[in-house]
Amino acid sequence: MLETLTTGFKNARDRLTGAKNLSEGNVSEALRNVRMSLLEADVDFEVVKDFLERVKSRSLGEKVETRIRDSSGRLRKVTPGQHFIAICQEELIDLMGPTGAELKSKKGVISILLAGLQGVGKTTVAGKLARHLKEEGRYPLLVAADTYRPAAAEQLVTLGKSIDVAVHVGSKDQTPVDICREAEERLETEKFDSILYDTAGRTVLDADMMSEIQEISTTVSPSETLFVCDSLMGRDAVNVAKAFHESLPLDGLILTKLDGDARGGAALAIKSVTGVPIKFLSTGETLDKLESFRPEGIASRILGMGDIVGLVQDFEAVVDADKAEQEAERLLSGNFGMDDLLKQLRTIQKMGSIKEVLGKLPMMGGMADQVDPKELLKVESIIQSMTVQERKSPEVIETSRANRIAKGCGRTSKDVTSLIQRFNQMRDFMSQMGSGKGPFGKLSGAMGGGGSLPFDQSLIGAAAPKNVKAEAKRRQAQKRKRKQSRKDRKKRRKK
Ligand SMILES: Nc1nc2c(ncn2[C@@H]2O[C@H](COP(=O)(O)OP(=O)(O)O)[C@@H](O)[C@H]2O)c(=O)[nH]1
Ligand SMILES: [Mg+2]
Repeated sequence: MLETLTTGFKNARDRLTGAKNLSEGNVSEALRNVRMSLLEADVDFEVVKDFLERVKSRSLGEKVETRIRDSSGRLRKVTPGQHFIAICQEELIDLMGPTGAELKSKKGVISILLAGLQGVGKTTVAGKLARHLKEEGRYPLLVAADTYRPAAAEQLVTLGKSIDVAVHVGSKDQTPVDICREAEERLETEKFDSILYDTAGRTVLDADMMSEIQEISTTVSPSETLFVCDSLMGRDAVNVAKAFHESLPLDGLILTKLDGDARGGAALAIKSVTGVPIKFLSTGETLDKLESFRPEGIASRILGMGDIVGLVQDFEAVVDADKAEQEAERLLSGNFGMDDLLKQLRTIQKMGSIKEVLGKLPMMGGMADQVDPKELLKVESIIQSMTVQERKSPEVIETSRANRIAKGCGRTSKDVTSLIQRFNQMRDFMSQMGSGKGPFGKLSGAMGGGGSLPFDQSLIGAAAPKNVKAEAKRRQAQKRKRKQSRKDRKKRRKK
């Protein structure tokens, strides 16, 4: 994702390594790398020009602080190269922002009209948003308003089934406007509190199709008109969105297929060219691959610094924070077996592909290709062929047991012993961290106590991510609230 841009900024940073200050000469040279990658990423030309000018004037105009105070209060040294990257980070956030705000509602009802070209991912997004709303404790209805493509309604019905969300399908002789009107009437009678209209693909060049969606819009008067764009279309996606906004005013944009987008031109320029904010990103075909748009997350990923907040969000989606804390304490006391390892591997797998997870870790982005998901499967199969006792206390596994385990999972006994060795090292490492002794003693304090991150925050200067622990707490509270409102809603519906 966005590799082209990451390479450009990395080259720029490399050029400034060892520089004593930021000068006209070295800044221009670094910006040449940035410029090349922005153009290669298919970013709108005017946007590129503007961005470079701003970064340049700030780089040369600002006094370079050689020391900054990080979030834990410590003074850290900052190099001119880091200062330059911090400016780029702020300007990128400015360019792509604001953060995708919450979906608006009208009289408590969130109603979303989705529009866009054919094949950009509207129907998939409809399913993803329905799933998202359901997780927020809402009760959504999907509306199949694409009567042009055969099987369009079936596609939505299948998606709806998979997430247990009702889908409104009209009859053959109904127009999309009729279907939407009828669906809207179900809100009142069936107590839905959100509704998503999935429409047919259309371009502004087709006058009939445009007047149809304008009619749908006046009929159901949505609280959000969202335009779905395929990020792979680069600059064309930006132009299409701009033209559409002139015919039917948009509240927000959703960029899809970002998982396959090495260039990122649309993500970077679309807000600035259209004036319409990005609300969500779609990063895969399955319904869980929807992210609320956070410009700082994308900026960090572009700058090769990972996206810690995004990682925490992914992690929270699959893990209960209170339980995780208890677990962490137990693990740090060195009290764990192979089953715990297996559980953690599965958590990682649930979070998404290893490549994706690593892409969000600072400094690990570049390593993503080196991790082999097959290796994980191997470890899993070995642990699964151990007995309960062996999993709990792997030290009982001698040669004959290792041979038996190897046979059971179709691996060599060397695979088995090497896993046990690594496991033992890990257990020692964890208990050292937990006890505060040994070389890692300090680490446990830093991670648990101050909420600071175990990486060089000075890299991101003033634009450091928010305190991750506080963010985690806030999300946890939000999650509890959602759970409660889900319960309340269920009760009300039963009455
Ligand atoms: N890789 C990837 N594929 C996607 C994404 N969103 C949609 N697709 C795929 O794009 C194709 C078209 O999607 P669809 O929702 O039917 O588009 P629509 O014509 O706009 O309704 C389908 O094969 C989807 O699985 C995404 O974020 N990433
Ligand atoms: Mg569709």
